[in-house]
Amino acid sequence: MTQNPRLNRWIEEIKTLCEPDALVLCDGSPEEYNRMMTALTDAGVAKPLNPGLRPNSYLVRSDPADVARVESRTFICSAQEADAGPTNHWADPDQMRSTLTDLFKGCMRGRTMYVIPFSMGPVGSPIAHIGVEISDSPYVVASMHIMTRVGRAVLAELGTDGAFVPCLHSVGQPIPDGATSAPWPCNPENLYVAHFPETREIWSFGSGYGGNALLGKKCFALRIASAMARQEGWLAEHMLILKLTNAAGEYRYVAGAFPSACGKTNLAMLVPSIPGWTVETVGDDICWMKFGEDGQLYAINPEAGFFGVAPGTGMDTNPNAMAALHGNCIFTNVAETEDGDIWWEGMTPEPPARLTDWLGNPWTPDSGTPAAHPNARFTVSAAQCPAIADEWEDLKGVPISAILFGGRRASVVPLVNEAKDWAQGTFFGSIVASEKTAAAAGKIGELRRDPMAMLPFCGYNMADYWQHWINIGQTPGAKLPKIFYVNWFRKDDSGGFVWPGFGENARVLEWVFERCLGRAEAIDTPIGRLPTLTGINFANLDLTDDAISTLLKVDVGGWLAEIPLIEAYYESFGEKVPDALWEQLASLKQRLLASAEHSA
Ligand code: TSX
Ligand code: MN
Repeated sequence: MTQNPRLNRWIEEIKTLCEPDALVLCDGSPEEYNRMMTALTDAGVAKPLNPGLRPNSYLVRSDPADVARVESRTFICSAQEADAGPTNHWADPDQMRSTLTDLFKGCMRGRTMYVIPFSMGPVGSPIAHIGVEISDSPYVVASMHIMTRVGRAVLAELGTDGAFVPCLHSVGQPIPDGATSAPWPCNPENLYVAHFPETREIWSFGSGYGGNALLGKKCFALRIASAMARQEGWLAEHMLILKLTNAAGEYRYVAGAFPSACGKTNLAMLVPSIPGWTVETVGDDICWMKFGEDGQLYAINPEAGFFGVAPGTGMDTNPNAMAALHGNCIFTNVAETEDGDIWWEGMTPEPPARLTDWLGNPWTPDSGTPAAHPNARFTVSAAQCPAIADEWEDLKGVPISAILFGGRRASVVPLVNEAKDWAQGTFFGSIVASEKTAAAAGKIGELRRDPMAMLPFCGYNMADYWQHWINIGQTPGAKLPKIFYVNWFRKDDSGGFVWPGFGENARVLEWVFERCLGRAEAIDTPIGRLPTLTGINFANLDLTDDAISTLLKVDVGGWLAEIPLIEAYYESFGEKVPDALWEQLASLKQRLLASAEHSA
């Protein structure tokens, strides 16, 4: 069937196990895409949108029980439980294999089994890797066309003996003889998203949605790839990649990891407020970095599209995303307008008077329920983004000068803080946290740690992952990026955001850029290197002196209060936490205590 004997054996094995009615080897062509969308339309799950308003685009409504990733059913199946670590669900690989083999038996009866050869990263890039997804979902086939590179070129690159990650997926609902398929088949009672990092395999059963089913993204490009990267000395990260160019035409590449609800896609497509500066997008979600001959980390975006959260995306927050969505899109679980277009909360300042909601029910602004599901998604080719960087598909990747870590913090964490070296930067990444929005103004919300924004996506023990980061910093000859901790979400005593955010974040990026070129000043503080009061251009922002000092303050008391929380957090990982991180914590505490004493 293909030139690759290992792939052929696997296809035969899965065909025998799953008993599909038909088998299709996907070629990635536009005709194939159209066949999938026609099949989905005929099945009543996809609806073509008004071609005059949103050409070649579809609205898909999933089963209401299948709308998001399911972390409680996501497993890391390593031989040793300790290798999954306390933040992952672990299952014994043999046991999981046997459970899944039973579930997959005959699970594709009445359906077509699609074999989807895909490349994560530009085909032929030394930073890219190949996967093959077997799926019984035409929605998965169409989505993989947009989100990855699919087809013949991938098989050619794979050749006779190339390596690939087998990714097996079924919606888990065979069609009984003579019956027709449910519009959105799924099997939530028997859902499994299982990863085998030691043998580099993925098995997913029971869901057709997003990260559970498009196995190239979170499952491969983060969970399996993070385990590969550890073995092979590179980094697979939950990061955007952007190109920042100043008014003189100098440019640098920046990667950034942010937990959910921090506006990562918005930052990746930023429209800078500084005249003459531009931000161009290389990627909005995942970043693979390998060392080049020159010792720099070169990054690719392993994806070919954006699978973005729709609600909150509008002309005010992300005009580049809105422009990208002009056509050729799949929208899942958004609302539908009366003229056959789409809508979601935050798309326009005022909602339309009448809509059909994501469940297919009539909706008005008085309905009291969201019109779009909060996890509604757009699927669009990255090439359609007006801000996409010319070099986004460069085989050699782009050299990363700076890495940003950010969280949603109402207090304590300043607007920007530069690590003095890689180990301190790794420490910053390990303590990334977001506050659950506190009900009362000024009240400090409960902290939810999300180290490197990888909590649900690290395919092995998080503490081993931190050690891998420390080790990367000790690579001989490495010319490492500078690391920064940023926080757009600082609040004042009355509960309002101090920093305007969005396009004004360019002012912070400017400081980061100038630090990378050795041209901006910083002051050494107990918590890291901060801009001087005039180091960041705050002109024409109407920020009071109070606001500026809040943004750039070293909150010694706040940090001291956080030390025991970080200690307890590290302790929850046991013995594997790198000594280097304990040393970072101890020296931070020492500097804070010295500073408190000095000012007392
Ligand atoms: O995406 C955001 N970014 C990054 C933009 C490049 N959001 C949205 C977060 C939810 C996904 C932000 N929200 C940002 C931000 O920088 N900052 C804030 C907080 C904020 C919200 C509204 C205002 C200001 C700050 N409004 C006015 O000042 C009028
Ligand atoms: Mn993500």
